[in-house]
Amino acid sequence: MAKIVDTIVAPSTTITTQAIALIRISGDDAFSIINKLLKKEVPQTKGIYFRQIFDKDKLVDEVVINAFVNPSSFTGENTIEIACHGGILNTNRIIKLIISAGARMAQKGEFSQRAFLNGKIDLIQAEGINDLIHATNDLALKIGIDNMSGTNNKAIFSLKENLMDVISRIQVSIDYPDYDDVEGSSIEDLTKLLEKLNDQVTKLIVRSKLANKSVTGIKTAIIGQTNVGKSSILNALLDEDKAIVTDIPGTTRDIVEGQISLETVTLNLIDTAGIRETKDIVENLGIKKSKDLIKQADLVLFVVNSDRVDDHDNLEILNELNGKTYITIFNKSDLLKEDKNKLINEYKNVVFTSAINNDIDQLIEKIQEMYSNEEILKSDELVLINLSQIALIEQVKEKIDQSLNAIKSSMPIDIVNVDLYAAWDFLNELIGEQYDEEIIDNIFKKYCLGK
Ligand SMILES: Nc1nc2c(ncn2[C@@H]2O[C@H](COP(=O)(O)OP(=O)(O)OP(=O)(O)O)[C@@H](O)[C@H]2O)c(=O)[nH]1
Ligand SMILES: [Mg+2]
Repeated sequence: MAKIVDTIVAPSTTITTQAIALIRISGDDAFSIINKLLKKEVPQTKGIYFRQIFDKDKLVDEVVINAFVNPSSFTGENTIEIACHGGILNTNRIIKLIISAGARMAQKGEFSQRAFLNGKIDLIQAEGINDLIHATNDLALKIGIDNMSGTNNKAIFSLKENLMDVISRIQVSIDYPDYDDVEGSSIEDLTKLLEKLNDQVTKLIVRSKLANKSVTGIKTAIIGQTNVGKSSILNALLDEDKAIVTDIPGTTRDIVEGQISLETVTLNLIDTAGIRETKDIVENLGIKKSKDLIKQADLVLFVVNSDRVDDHDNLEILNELNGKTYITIFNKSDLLKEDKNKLINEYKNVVFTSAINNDIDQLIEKIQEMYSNEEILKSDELVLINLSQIALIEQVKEKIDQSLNAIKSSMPIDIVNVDLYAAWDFLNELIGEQYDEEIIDNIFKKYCLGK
């Protein structure tokens, strides 16, 4: 980790041709460094100042300076934000001048890292900032802003409180074995408390995994017979000619991938080789991949040739979809003459599309409906979306499970507490009250420069 005594500088906006660029300086020497470049100094007082920046006696730019005094700033340090004129040369020149006046170029995420190390934000808030910046759909945006603001973190504090309550009760019975009638400390009482705790953690895990999928991408396989329009649907969804489309059955032989973000869900789409009986070795390898993907996918878009609904291959695919989440797409609806409703039969979640005409509205609506994530969007419960956070909360659950097993199989009570102390440590790691420097460095490296 970079030494926190340094004063750091970085552009907080991309260096490009634009109206205004923002440069941020943070550290003990922020004021003395900027004042070296000004004829009229900025006082060490919170405020907004219009100033001219000079390189020796040469005017460089006219800027607006936003000054924050330690500890009342994002990083908790003296901070200067300079809104200068945008432009590659101008922004770079001002940054160079600040470096020659004594600042060091910041690393990615170093401002947020300092905010964390100076106790201004906890680790869930820090991750929230990054999630907000990188959000690709409304769900990620909501979770990012909720976690950044810290409003939902009370869930973790409540978990910690409940866990410490059990730990203390057990500790009292270990330290004072004669007082075995302390209220709420019987094995039944402790088991009940642990089960409640387990329930709290399990719900957090379920919500978080659901949100993680919807944010990082639902694995979505486009499956069906040859020539039904699978690749055309992929292209229509992506609004791009990504996969080759021809009227020759067996056009797609290997998978083609793409990603789309709808309002509340992101899909990782995989177009596959059409399933049919064939002697072609290469095509058969592709078909095997398609069948494997049915098993691996979170969602299958099953594309059906409307005039061959009842044929053997379709029914075989339908069989493989047993127990899976899938949408049946009757494509080529522009060619349909018969009553659409007659076709539906045993197919679930039916939509009609005409990929050739880019008419896929019903499909989009159905996906949105299935992944509206309404519960998460409307609730104010904590949701974690990063896998590393989810892994930590799963470790908390594992330890609580172990303690529950121990207490239920009448193991000595101090063994139960060993697991609970371990759960306590994982919870602290989650909010960053306990941390490994290398892990913290890695977390903040994912951030943007200047954030
Ligand atoms: N009329 C009509 N033709 C379509 C529609 N969608 C696709 N097609 C045509 O159907 C043919 C096959 O389309 P593809 O998208 O290549 O079908 P596929 O399922 O990917 O086929 P394979 O890769 O061979 O398995 C092409 O000629 C498309 O132009 C549609 O909605 N209506
Ligand atoms: Mg294809």
